[in-house]
Amino acid sequence: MTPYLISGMRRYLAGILIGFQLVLLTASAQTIPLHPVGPIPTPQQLAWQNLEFCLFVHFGPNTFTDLEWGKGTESDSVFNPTGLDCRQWCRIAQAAGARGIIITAKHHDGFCLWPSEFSTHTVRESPWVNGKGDVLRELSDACHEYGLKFGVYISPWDRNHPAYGTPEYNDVFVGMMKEIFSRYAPITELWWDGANGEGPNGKKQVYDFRRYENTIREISPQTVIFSDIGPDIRWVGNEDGIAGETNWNLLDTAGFGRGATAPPTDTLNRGNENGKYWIPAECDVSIRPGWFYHPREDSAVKSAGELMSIWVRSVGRGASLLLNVPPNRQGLISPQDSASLMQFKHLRDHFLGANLARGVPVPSGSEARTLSSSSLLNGNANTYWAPQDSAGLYGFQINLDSLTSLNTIVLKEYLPLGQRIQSFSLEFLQDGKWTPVASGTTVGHERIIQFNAVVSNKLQLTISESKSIPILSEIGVYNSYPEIRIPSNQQK
Ligand code: FUL
Repeated sequence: MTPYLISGMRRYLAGILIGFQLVLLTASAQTIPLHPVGPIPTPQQLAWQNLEFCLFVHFGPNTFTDLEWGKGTESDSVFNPTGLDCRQWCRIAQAAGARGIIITAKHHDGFCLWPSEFSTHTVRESPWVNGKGDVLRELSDACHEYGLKFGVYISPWDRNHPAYGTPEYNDVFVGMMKEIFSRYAPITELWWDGANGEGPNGKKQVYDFRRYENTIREISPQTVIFSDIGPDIRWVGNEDGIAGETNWNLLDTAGFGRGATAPPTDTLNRGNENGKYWIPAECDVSIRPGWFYHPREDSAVKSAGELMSIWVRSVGRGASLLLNVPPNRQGLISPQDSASLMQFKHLRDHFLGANLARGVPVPSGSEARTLSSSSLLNGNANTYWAPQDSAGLYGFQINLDSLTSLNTIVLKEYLPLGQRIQSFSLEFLQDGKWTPVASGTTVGHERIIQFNAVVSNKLQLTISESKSIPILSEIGVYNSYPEIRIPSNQQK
């Protein structure tokens, strides 16, 4: 791999200039210090982005009543899993390569999966283990045992609580959060759902989100908070698990709220290029058509191939994937879901194959002075390469051992100093000519770029626009499973 650096030159001069790269590098005497560009992530946000993939668990009265949105009037007696085993969930999550589990501690029906002092509609009132059970206790303990992060979804919308629709409900909601955070810590992610489906005659709650947020910051500063507009993680604007091909980790939130007042879904999907806050996207999607378990959907579990296609368009576009796997009425993940998850893991482990650029000698004479381009191949996203110039086009030639079939490239941007890359293109050398093969916009945490297979022994990546000096941490060139390729008509 040969990095080259072209300062202030037009794209068409790139080929001519490659021969002079060493001269140009020698001529640029100043080492440019790397400063943050725009908003940057907090350590908690970075740690969260590195998780990449967690499971979502929708579980509660709806599991037993076959509903998606419980009315809040369901009898406590409906909640009665016959063989609940949160360790089974964790075993499966771990084997699937998920790094954490987020559970619906309270969905819109208001039923609490823990014995809350602030409600009389909880596991305590249910027949499950004679009212002595506590799903949050079991799951938080199991996550701890299996080395998984633990997160909670707590629906602000509550169709059961008698105080809902009055200022007192804000005290109830804060009280519930304090209870959960004091009993089941550490909690990595808190999920606030924006949904509120009451009609014009329904109760209207004025949520005190500022107070909710302050409460969490005070009692659990390491927790990242998800909602339509963050403050830490944003909704991706759809429930299909798909981030925008352009995906900025930045968002402008001024004038927007949650639910009906959220930014347009397209904005949530792509972020704002010059947004004021660092609020990366999380892609939530269910492995089944519904969020809760329904026996009729046992035959509609997404295949490993479908999950892989979601992966390429979520994690492969710099977002995170939150995949819902709803336990059944026994309180177990069903065999269909588990089988699909295991195949999904197998595909992820094998679809890229070996990095064909790895092991190729990197000529040291053309490396940027302080930051080695060999960092790009060391498999460590904490080390990076950056050119030592502040303007122009930046690129690499990627040499392969011999003529090889290729169809995928993976890029990773080093994010602690901000998201920078605005566009890039890829060419391959064929019969002595550079031929375009793919182009794209943002890179972010990880970008998987798939293209029709080419046979070549040399690629050229050009970062054509960047807010400042681009900083890349990893690059990979692959001949991936062709069946995992996203057809171009689905590439949106
Ligand atoms: C939505 C909810 O209304 C669904 O029931 C589900 O919880 C999904 C993740 O978010 O807004």
